[in-house]
Parts: sequence; C-alpha cells; structure tokens
Amino acid sequence: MFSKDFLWGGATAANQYEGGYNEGGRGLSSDDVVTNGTHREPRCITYVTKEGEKVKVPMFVGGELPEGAKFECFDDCLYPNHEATDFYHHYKEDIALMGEMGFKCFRLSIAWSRIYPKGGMPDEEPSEEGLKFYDNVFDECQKYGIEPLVTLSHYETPLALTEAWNSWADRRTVDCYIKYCNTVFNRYKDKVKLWLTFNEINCIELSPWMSSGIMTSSKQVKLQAAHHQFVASAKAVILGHQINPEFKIGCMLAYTLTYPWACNPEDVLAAWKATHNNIFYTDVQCRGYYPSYRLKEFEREGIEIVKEDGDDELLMEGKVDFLSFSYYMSQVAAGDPSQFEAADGGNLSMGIKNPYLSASDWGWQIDPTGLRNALNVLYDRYQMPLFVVENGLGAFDKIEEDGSIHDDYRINYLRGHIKAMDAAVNEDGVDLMGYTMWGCVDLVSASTGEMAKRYGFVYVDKYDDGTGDLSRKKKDSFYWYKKVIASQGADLD
Ligand code: BGP
Repeated sequence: MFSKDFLWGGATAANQYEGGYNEGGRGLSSDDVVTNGTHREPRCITYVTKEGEKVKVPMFVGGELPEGAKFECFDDCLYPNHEATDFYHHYKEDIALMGEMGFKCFRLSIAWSRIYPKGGMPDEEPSEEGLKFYDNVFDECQKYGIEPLVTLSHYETPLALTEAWNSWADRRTVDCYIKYCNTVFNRYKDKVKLWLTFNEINCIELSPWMSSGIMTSSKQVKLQAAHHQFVASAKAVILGHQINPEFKIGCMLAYTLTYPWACNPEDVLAAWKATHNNIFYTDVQCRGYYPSYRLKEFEREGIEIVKEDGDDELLMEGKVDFLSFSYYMSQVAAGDPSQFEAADGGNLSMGIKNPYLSASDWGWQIDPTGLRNALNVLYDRYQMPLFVVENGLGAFDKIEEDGSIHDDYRINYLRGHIKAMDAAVNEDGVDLMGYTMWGCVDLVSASTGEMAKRYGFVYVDKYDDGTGDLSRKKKDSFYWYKKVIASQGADLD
C-alpha cells in the first residue's frame, strides 16, 4: 500500500508519441531523420553527402558526418516518429483516458523544436503556436487533477543545432537550452511543478545520436558533450528555482542493476565497474562533482574535459532535487564474459544471459526483485527522493474478435514491479515519489522504431508499415491499473 500522495501515472515522450512533426510551426528534430528498424535490423540516420550519395547509418553506430553532408528524409524510407501515435491531435482523448484510470501524474516531454524551431539561436523568438499547444495539454491535465511531469529533453534535439555545430558537442548548445528552459519555465510556472532536465542522460555514451543529436564516435567528444549537459542541467535547476521556488527538478538515469555472475572476485569487480559506468551521471548530478573513479579513467585515457571558470561551483549549486530513473531489466557481468552465453538483446547488447530470469520478446530480462535492489542502492547512495519514471513491458498484443485485448503478461510484469516497490517503500523505508509506467498509450519504440513493441494500457491502431486509423482501445491492463491506483496499490489482483 502506498501513501495518498504517491504519484501514480504513465510516461511518454514527444519524439515517440506526439507526431505532428511538420505542424504548428515545429522545426525538425534529430529524431525526424531516423528510420524504423526491427528487433534485428537497426534504425538508421539518413543524410546525403555533398556528392549526392544517399547514406543510411545505423543509429547506434552513428559516427562522424562527412563535411558538406545534409540530413534528409528519403522517400523510400519510413520515419515512424513523424506521425508517431499522434498525441498532437489526440491529446484530449488520451488525457481523458488517463483521467479515467485515475492518473495522478502524466510524464511527457516538450519537443524543444516546437518551442524554438531552430533550437533557440541568438535572436530567435519562441513559437507562440508551440507554446499554446502545451498550454492546452497542461490545461487538459488540470481538468482531471493530473500533475504533469515534464522532461525538457527526451531523445531529440533541434536538428538546426546539429547542423550548426554538432549540437551538444558545442558549448553554445548550453545557452540555447537555457533560453528554451527560461521560456517554458516562465510560461508554465503555474501549471507544471515537476521537471526532468535530460532523459536517460547516461545514454549519451551508448548512442550520442539518439540521446542528444550528436554525430560522433569519439569518447572525448561524447564526454565533453556530457559535461555540457551537466552544466546545462545545473543551470536549469538554479534558474527553475529562481522562477518558482516550488519547482522540483530532477535528473533521469537509465538504471541497469548489474549482478556479478558468481562470487568470483573478478566477476564482482566487473559488476562494480559496470555499475559505476552507469551511475557516474547521477554521481555528478546528485552529489555535485565528478567522482574519482571516472577522473582516473579520463587521466589514463587522455580524455580532457574542457571546463569554463565556475563550472565546478555550478555543478555543486545546481544539484537536482530528486533522482528519477527508468528500470526495465537487470544484467549480469563477469570477469571473462566470453565464457558465457550472451543475453539476446537484438539491437542492444545486454551482457550475459541470466539463468534465473525470463525475458521479454525483445530479450529484456525481467527482474522485479531487481527493482527493489535498485531502489535501495540508489537511495542508500544519494539519500534523496526517488521516482520510477519508466518501467513496463514491450510486447506483441493481439486484438480479439470482440475488440478486447487480454494482456495478462503485461499485468504480471507490472504487478511484480509494483510489489517490489511496495517492499522497498514499506519494508526498507525508501523515499519514493511515484511511478509512471512507460508508454501508457502505445507509442513508437525508441530502440527499434517499431509499433509492434507495445507498452500501453491503451492500444493505438497504428502498425509498423505506417498504416492504421489511430483509434484507441482499452486493454485489460487499463482496468487493472485503474483498480491499482484506486486502492493505492493494495489491490494488485
Ligand atoms: C527508454 C527510453 C524511452 C523508451 C523506453 C523503452 O530507454 O527513455 O524513450 O522508449 O526506453 O525502450 P524501447 O522503446 O526501445 O522499447
């Protein structure tokens, strides 16, 4: 059982949900030039070289953009987020469905290029039409007593910033981001109190394009860009608190709990290293300084982070108010991973297969107890409020002849994870603000670009080939989650 003020709800992001990519004066974003993929086939970034050659480069590989090349959408490719599942035109209906389930909180992101089509270049004015759209969305939330939780940057960056200077690789992007934050903080200060600065900030090293619209394969460039995001996040926290002292501004981490394969000290060391790679980002954002293990690594590898005077003080002053994270799976590490069978992550590498766990159809290893561990590890380390802002099961759904969708696999997954949170809160004393299940209305998968990988309580008639009438249907999990919320998590049957 959870307290009355526990923030139950669902999570989405503009790049995968909103659509309307060329409507309302919106500028292009980095995700607009990414094709669809599958569990096995990569999503690709598309561009044309100055010689006119059409190039498709796998999103997780990325790499350098040849001089003179221009991003372009090709007629023979599908770009799933252009329309996505069209929250842009369905927001009233979708928020009403969230209201019906009893949501207390709705996590969404603002599409930065809807507010500043060119990213907020000097002299650029914000788009009133873009601002008005989110006014409408927040007003709709208010009707149902739903508190918005807004991610300022979720897996997309205005394409103009990439074209100008490779986006976050360049410090000038910090100013553009702060200009954008200043605009939305002021505009929505009475409608939105909960903010997240960057979605899954640690993914910048795994996929600089998906995370931040950067074309690079260089570790130096990625880490310099991460520094820019740390500075931007700290500045946003400071600015937000000045604009409205009631704001709570958090960071957001893709947390992957890592187990050692065995009690072999080499395996334990490997797990510790993987963990530190993961929580380096929250170490900086929650503690306010770079941790020693990463500074030593930079020294060894000759990585030099260029800082401006005052950056260290900024990081300390701009620590976040709470730590939010996504949790889908755990992983296993070993001193010598080559001896073990790898988990089948398809598009993504997932470490070693854990013999104690089952996996989703996309190979993500399902581990509810791991969530209890995760909550304890993070709370012990930072002693600040936590928020599970993503968790859920991507699965194939089948519509029965009568139109019903029996997604008991999804209910089982969620039930296990909610039980684990309950134990972390009520048995271990973790301070947990809320739970927003990922993809509460079906949306496009970030890693594969598929529609077939569905998360929602609400089914959307949209398919991998881009067809579908976008109509909405309630799945069994819709009614189940409604009961869960009404009983404050006591009724999980
Ligand atoms: C997280 C992202 C989300 C979301 C989710 C599920 O990493 O923050 O944007 O998509 O993962 O992943 P996928 O869509 O690849 O199944």
